[in-house]
Amino acid sequence: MDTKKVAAKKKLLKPEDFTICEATARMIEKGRRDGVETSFDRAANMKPCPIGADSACCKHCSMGPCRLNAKDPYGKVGVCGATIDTIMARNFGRMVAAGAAAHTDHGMSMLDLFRDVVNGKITDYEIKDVYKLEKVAQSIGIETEGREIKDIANDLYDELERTYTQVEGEIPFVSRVPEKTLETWRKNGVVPRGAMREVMELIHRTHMGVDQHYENITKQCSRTALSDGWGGSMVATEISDILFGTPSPVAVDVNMGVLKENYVNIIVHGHEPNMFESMVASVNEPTLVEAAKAAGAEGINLVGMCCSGAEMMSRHGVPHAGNFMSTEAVLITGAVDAMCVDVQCIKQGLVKVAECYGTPLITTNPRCHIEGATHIDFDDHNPKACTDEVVIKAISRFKNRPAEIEIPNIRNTGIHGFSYEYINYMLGGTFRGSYKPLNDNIINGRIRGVAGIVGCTNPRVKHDWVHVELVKELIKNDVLVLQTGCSQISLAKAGLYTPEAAHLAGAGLQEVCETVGMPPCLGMGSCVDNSRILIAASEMVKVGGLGNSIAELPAAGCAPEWMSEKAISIGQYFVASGVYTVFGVSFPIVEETKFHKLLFEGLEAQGFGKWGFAEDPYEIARMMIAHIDKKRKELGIDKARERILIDMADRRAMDAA
Ligand code: SF4
Ligand code: MSK
Repeated sequence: MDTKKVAAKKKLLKPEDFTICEATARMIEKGRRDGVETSFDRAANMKPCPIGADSACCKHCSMGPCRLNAKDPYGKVGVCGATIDTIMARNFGRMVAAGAAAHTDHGMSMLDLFRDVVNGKITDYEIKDVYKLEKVAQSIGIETEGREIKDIANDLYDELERTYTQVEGEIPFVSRVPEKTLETWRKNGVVPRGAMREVMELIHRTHMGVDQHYENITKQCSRTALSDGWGGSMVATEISDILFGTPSPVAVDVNMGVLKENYVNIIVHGHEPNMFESMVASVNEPTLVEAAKAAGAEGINLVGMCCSGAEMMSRHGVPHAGNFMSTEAVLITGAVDAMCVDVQCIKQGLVKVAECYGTPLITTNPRCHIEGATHIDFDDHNPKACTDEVVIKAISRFKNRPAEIEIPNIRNTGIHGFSYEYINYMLGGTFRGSYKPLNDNIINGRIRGVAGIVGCTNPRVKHDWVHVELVKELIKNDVLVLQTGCSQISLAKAGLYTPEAAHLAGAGLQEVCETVGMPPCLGMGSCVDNSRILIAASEMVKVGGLGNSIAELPAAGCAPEWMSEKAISIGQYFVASGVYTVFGVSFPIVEETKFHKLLFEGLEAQGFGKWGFAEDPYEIARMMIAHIDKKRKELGIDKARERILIDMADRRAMDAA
């Protein structure tokens, strides 16, 4: 590609205009010199369709596609008579269905793997966390006392399978939902059945000529999203912990500087941890390490990206090269000897970039082939057949690397791996693990509230910037931040995952961070691990003092740079669980319509949370803090309690109580 011609024809923004990630910016510049285009360039040259952005069009049948007018939303209806509210609710519903299907299919794959590990058909993996196995089993009423691990595991499989297949009745993890939140769900008829049923019903209801009442469609959106958050996603997280280990804090390097010039560099990018786990075994295989050395390398360097990268970073301290919007840029370094992907958030554009640098791009999951990429099928029953072959391909590419490689020498070390369980231990210790100290610090006002800042990065906004500014603003105002997914990587690159970053927090949060020795934001893993935030929220309710439902907590959520349908499903399950959830970038809806009013106000009146939207990070922070303050006031804890110094006698009296 002739760079000058590209520049002449297309609008080329300066990289620093669309990303604050220095490594990504440098690679975009190098890419332009090399004649390589990325999604940043394509976004700058392709305006979003304004009708689609408002969700004011429908192509559900061949009488259309029908376009309505967002400026006069009730001036026109579709050929079938569908109103703007029906059209928007159906489009929204299909996003929820797709997002929920992605997470639940991932969760079901983990459960399939678990079943075959337990029954001995798969021997390359094992149950690593027996303690967690027992805890999860107990949480859904399975007897564990004096029983064989295998028997408990078999019962757990049978129970959790219902998360997907259950035709009638409530799914198992509903037992973890605070009673009052569950009452709201029951009253509104949104307690989820199995995810297969919910997704199927939502797709059916959004078909031409079926559900044409936006309120009724929204109910099924909630029910389907809840089958993801408290169902498919939660199973994915819990089973992955049982099989591969529950995360606990670990120091990890993040950013493109984790690539090593003299090593065979292999990147794994995607969402399911099983292939990545097998890759860890392959890169440590002595014969392959020897082969890499024979090829002139010092060894093999395994690095993660995106969400499976976030999981492996949290569980095993595997270094992480960057989030979704850096996946093309990292290939431009020329230093990647193989990129191996599985499912979700894999840009098709990677094929061309990989081709330019002679990097093998390898798809591994039968659900995800990409035209132009090499496919090596990954089979849990013989996982190393695939991952060994990837390593061999990477070694061969190392031998034929392009002369010029450029690795931005930027690494940000931080502490990751704050699972729900570790937070419990960190705050309360081994014998008194509890969320009570967190609740106490919220009640006494040191911590103002809790925010879940999650989700993707998106070239329609300045990459990483919205995440970073928002989180800085929140911690400055004493809001403790829990994170997952690509957002966690944005903040890690900004240096906020060190205990020293506590100096950016307000005085109260700073004091708590310094006492416990924790960073002001806590990374909980991948986007499927948002279920950890739900469990933490439930625990805060159960511990007491902050109301009886999740909706009463001084808490809020946000995906400030979201892009995927999974994010919409996540947003809807947080809203349906009671959380005020603000999205940035854009929101697929026409304002001043009945559907808009329902999502942004009406759901809260029904006892759920509600949606919010703003592009500006400071405005988002203001909205979230205002909500947290409103909840504090409703709980009667709006005036920080006077701090009383207690002596040993007081402490003994408290312990006795
Ligand atoms: Fe148009 Fe109705 Fe068909 Fe949608 S379902 S394309 S609104 S006619
Ligand atoms: S990978 S869904 S860009 S968080 Fe989970 Fe990142 Fe969003 Fe994909």
